[in-house]
Amino acid sequence: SVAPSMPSIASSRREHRWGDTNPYAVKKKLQSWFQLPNRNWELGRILSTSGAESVISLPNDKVVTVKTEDLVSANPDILDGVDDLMQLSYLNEPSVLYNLQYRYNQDMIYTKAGPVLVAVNPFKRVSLYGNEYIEAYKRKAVESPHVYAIADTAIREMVRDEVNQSIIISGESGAGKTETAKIAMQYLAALGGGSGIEHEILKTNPILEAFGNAKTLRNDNSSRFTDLLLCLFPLYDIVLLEKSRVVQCTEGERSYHIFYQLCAGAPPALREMLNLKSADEYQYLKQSNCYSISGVNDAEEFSVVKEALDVVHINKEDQQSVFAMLAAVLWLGNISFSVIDNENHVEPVEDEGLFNVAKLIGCGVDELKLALSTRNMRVGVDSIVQKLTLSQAIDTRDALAKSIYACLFEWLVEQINKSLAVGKRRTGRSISILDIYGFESFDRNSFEQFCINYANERLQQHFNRHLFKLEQDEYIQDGIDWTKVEFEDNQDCLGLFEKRPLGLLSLLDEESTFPNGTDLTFANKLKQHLSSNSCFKGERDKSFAVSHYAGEVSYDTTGFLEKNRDLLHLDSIQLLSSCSCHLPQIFASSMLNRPEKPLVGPLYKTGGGVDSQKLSVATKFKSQLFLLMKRLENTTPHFIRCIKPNNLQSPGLYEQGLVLQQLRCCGVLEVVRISRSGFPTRMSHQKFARRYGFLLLENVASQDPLSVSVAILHQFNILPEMYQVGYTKLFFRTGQIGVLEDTRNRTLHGILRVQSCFRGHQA
Ligand code: AOV
Ligand code: MG
Repeated sequence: SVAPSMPSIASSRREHRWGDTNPYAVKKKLQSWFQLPNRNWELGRILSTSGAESVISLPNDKVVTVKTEDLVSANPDILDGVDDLMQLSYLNEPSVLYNLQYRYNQDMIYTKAGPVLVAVNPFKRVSLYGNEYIEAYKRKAVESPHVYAIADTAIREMVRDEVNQSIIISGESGAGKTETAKIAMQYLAALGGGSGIEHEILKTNPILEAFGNAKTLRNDNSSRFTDLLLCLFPLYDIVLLEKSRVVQCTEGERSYHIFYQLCAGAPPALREMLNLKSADEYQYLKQSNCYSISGVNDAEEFSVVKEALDVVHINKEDQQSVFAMLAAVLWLGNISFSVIDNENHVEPVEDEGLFNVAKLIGCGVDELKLALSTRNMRVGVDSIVQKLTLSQAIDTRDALAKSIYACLFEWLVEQINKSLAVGKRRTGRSISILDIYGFESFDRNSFEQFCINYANERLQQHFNRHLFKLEQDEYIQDGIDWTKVEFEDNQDCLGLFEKRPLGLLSLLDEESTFPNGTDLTFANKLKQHLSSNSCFKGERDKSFAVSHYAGEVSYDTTGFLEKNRDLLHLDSIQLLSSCSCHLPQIFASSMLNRPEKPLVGPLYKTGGGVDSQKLSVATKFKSQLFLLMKRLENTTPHFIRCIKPNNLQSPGLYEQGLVLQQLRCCGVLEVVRISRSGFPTRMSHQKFARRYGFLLLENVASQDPLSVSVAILHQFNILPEMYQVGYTKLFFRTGQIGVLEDTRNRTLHGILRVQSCFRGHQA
């Protein structure tokens, strides 16, 4: 049974009662929801009803007359705070909201919605984790919904069905995906007995967080890369890093954590070696006017990261080079330019910025100056040197900073994967945990949001397909009774992105290849070709809007082409490959010697006359996304939906409207509706007969699987409305298979005990 120290996950919910101030107190008397003008739901007591109108009293004793049809049924008290929304008698939005809030107020942040786990972000430490809980879930001593329970199911199904599993975590930015992924890893690590690969993966986590996360307006620790963790099969798959953050970030946000950690935590010797200053002396960090995160000590975090680098066997020398590259990036941002002729051509100013960069990356000051102020162009067989204007020079400088950082990140991921793979079997089944950056909608949305939201749109389709389409298709294919349930399909929006030649991605690539293409010509082309698509809306100037499954987002195309082209000029590449810094291997492995593999999509030629051929960022992103989805398709998915109860990242605040919007856009109600009316458990006749046949009292060895199956159903008195027999499979309502499994396990245990007794006697 449950240890007494863990009352908050005990499934009994009766102890807690609301005080008198509780807006729902009236519920005992009458059961109807009414929506206030501010769109929040309140419980009202119906005083009288006459035809179309009802008189209700609200908790504040106000009496109002409302349309009867506007009232929504509330559930009886006995159902307050049920574990699984499927248990609600009335399944409607206010009841679901209320149920989640009721639990949330008692720190029960997890609730099942049929097969999906809903996790409401507590924004504070809740005592639901740790060894005691892990043990309890392992022994199945607790049944409350939990990430641990999901991880446990994944392990069991992996073993039972011999199929790879995935835990797919989704939700808006700041909803708690990354935390949830770590909690799932914790469980897998604990089951690995402390020596497993999962433990090592957890230990490497600080590195990826330091280099791949940043403070955004939505989340103090926002992941800026997609991350597919494959446990039991050690590999981080990292799809795309938000590079632009290195050189540019919005007021109130931060660049990657590691920069601030380095500035705050580097010991004196390292400081001196890198000529390190404090964060507010670097332009790249200065521009957003935000240096610290409340409750976070960057200096301490720096030691944590260093320890993690030790764990993955990055030696001290390489660590120092990593820090040197980071310092080089910071110093690059401080390089300024001065005009040298009357054609506005510029040259870098010879100051400490320039000298430090040259020293840190190990090249001559003159070489660096040249690379930042000129461009080698090939015209036919001739090569000519073009001088750069101020904006071109700044772009070149920033491109260099971005690619140094991106290479560093890739190199680190490679080292982590290598260290995880050492001496490990790479066979066997795996459980993948996907933590993708959440849907984002800011006041101003750029290329990064465009990619992130597109990825989320794909993920949403995966979710829909599994929970709705495949579910229903399977019923229909197997010929069982089934009344169709409608669900939101996001195919139109995906089409808007992916259609060729007239989709957002194709048009972006096309415009990126035109030397004269600008963000404005791109925006105009979109408006010209896509206005008939119902998910697209042209907006003023360079903007357009997309109706995503999670809401409408307005994108500003400023910088789209530049970010999509992601040019790094040959001169910079040559500079990096010739420099004597300790990590040319970084650059070597990441970009120089590796020709871009022609994946899908058009080959893309840069506009500036440099004949380097490479894929656009959007195309690369899309094909990596497809690979990811393909991998997920071959797994049994387990879904966790993270919900953010308020935008202030503050505990105890539950904003109904915000929660409702997230519940709607991830289709929680539909999932519950389907699961309730559906048959979530299924097994082929053969498997069922094999698994439970030996429990039959009569001998059935000669019979076909279907007959054996039916005999089992009869013997165990499974009620006819609790199952359906399909052409190839048996379908069960929730919970039915549990009885059979229990009997099977008890019987098997009995047999084993008898056998071992018997052996004991013989010995
Ligand atoms: P995200 O991964 O969904 O956003 P995080 O996992 O980083 O969001 O969560 C944001 C913050 O919420 C964390 O830093 C914690 O303070 C808090 N939090 C989340 N889950 C829990 C929990 N179970 N217990 C306590 N605190 C929690 V983004 O990466 O921005 O999409 O790109
Ligand atoms: Mg995250």
